[in-house]
Amino acid sequence: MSILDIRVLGDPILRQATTPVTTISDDVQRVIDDMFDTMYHARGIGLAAPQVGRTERLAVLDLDNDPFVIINPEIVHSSSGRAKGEEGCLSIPDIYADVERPKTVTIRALDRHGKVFEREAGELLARCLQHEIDHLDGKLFLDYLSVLKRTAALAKWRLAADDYPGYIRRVALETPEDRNEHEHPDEEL
Ligand code: GNR
Ligand code: NI
Repeated sequence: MSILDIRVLGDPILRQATTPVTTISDDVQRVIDDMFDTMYHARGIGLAAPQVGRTERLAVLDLDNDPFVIINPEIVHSSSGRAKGEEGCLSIPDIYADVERPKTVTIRALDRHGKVFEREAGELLARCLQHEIDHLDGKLFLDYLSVLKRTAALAKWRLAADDYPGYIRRVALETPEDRNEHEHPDEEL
């Protein structure tokens, strides 16, 4: 398996809609394995294909030791109840903001064997599923912020963007200290 480069805000691939997977080929299986590898290395709980430069409609997730892949996912039900929670994105390092989303969702997707499954989720898993499916539609959590908060987030991002030439974040080269910093950006200030 290999750790893939993560594309960051500004790479047009993050704004493109993805293409449904028609065959779960060896190539797709390998991308899935590499995406898990990359997600674990970057300490994320989800990773969508466009974040590693791919156009397939698929994402991987792992919250508390339950790895799973969603292929061609769709949200088949969203609760009317909403919840606010803090989000971050491996493609927008060090930027965090509260986002309001439906509290629970039911998604339908294919697993890595091509079998259809449905999954109802609440709490952080519901949030993460929505965040990943948004990626597959070219959407980012920044899009939900007020103009004021988005402007502030983008101003902060502009200062950090120089660290990612070509909109590429080479997580393979990041030290454990770097990754810890991304996870707890303010603790050492
Ligand atoms: O690692 C991640 N954490 C997270 C926290 C709150 C809401 C969504 C997420 S997903 C994110 C990884 C990522 O960027 N996935 O696309
Ligand atoms: Ni993300």
